Formats: sequence, structure tokens, C-alpha cells
Amino acid sequence: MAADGAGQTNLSNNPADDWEPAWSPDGRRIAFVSNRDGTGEIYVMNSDGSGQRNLSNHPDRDWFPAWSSTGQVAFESQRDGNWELYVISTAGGGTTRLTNNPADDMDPAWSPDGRRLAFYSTRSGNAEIYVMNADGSGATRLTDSPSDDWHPAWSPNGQRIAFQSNRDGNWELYVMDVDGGGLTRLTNHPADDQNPAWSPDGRQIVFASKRAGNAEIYVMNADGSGVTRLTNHDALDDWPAWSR
Ligand SMILES: [Ca+2]
Ligand SMILES: [Ca+2]
Ligand SMILES: [Ca+2]
Ligand SMILES: [Ca+2]
Repeated sequence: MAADGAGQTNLSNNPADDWEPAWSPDGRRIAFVSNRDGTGEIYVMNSDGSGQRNLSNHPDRDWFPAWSSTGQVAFESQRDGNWELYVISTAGGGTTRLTNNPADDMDPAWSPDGRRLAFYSTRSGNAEIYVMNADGSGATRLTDSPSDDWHPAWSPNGQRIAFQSNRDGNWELYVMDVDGGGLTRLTNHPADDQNPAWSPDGRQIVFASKRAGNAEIYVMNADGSGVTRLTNHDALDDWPAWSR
């Protein structure tokens, strides 16, 4: 759809569930998850829905693709017995495991330069946001809350990370510096607010919220002001992603 919510088009158009879309940096392709083969697989397609192909090709669950500026797709998989993060080249080639920890390691998000990944891990006992180098080294924890901290989204200027947390009693959106400082709460609503994604100019954040009774897509300014609803549909509207 367009940034004002107009022109909504069904791209994947498949009877199985397709979700979690992620744009390629050039806006010409989309990675997404599909259950059409019986387990979650990472698919890629052109932005008009043509040329769909299975990228992950593994019998275990493969979810949550994130497309880097260097042509890599990071994703989460249970193929080694618990949730770990992996990376695969869209040009073909092998899959590389980035994490190796018995805890859940999930929700990868690339830095704009493709050199680092943000993600969440339960390795300290509950979900916290971490960053690591693109080869999996140097993991550093950014949040420290006994609640769940999920779904980091790296700002286009590389300096801020938005995420969702239930630390204040329900899912709200927050933003912090890439070193974990400067924490700011962006939403304040009793309904769930989740799955943030930045606009290409970094001035707005699109997200999903259940404040109208079911999940709809909203957009707000990056400081949390000016919340506007984009979708209006009884079915689930979730996992927004913004093309440049
Ligand atoms: Ca799979
Ligand atoms: Ca793990
Ligand atoms: Ca936490
Ligand atoms: Ca909320």
C-alpha cells in the first residue's frame, strides 16, 4: 500500500499463510515467510509478487527475514533444536549460523550499513535486545528489564533502535540509542502496540496496534506524536514494512 494507506494490493495471493514481509534495500524485492510447504520457509519475490522462490528450504521453522544492504537475508530458525539466527545470501550459497546458545535468539534487524544486527535473546533469563557484528561476534546487551523486549528496528541514520516491550504492563513502543542509552517511550495506550518499522527518512515509525479492537497498521512521528491509522479491516493487519 501507499504511505497514506491507499492502494492496498495482495502480493503473495496464496491459500497458505504468508507473513513478516521485509523489503530489499532497493525496494525491488520482498522477503517473507510462508507456510505453503507445510513448515515456515523464507521466500523472496519481486515487489509485484512475481518470481516467488523458497530461499531457506529446510523442514524446520524458518521465520522473520531481514534484508541487509549487502544482499544478505538474516532469519530465525529452529533447525538446530532451539531458535538461532542465520544468514543466507540472496545470490545463492550456504546458510551461516550466527548465534549458538540454548536460549531463544530471534527478531534480527540489520544496521543500515549491513555491519551489525540487532536481535532479542532470552540468554540472560528473559527477552532483551542485543546487537552483534554481522558474523555473530561481539554480542552486547542493550536493555535490562525483567519484561519482554522484542522486535528491534534500526533507524535509517544508524543511531537509534526502536523496539516493543511490555515493561509498563502491555506492549508499547520504545526507542533507544544503539548503545542502550537515551531510552524513550513512544506509545502510551492500554492496547498492544507492536512491530515497529522506520520510514526511509527516519521521521516516522509505522507499527501495528490493537487499539481499534483488532490489529491495524498505524504511523506516527518518530517522537511518538501524530498517531494515524492506515488500515481498517476486521482481519489481522500486522507486520508493516516500509520501502524507500
Ligand atoms: Ca523451513
Ligand atoms: Ca539460541
Ligand atoms: Ca527484558
Ligand atoms: Ca500499548
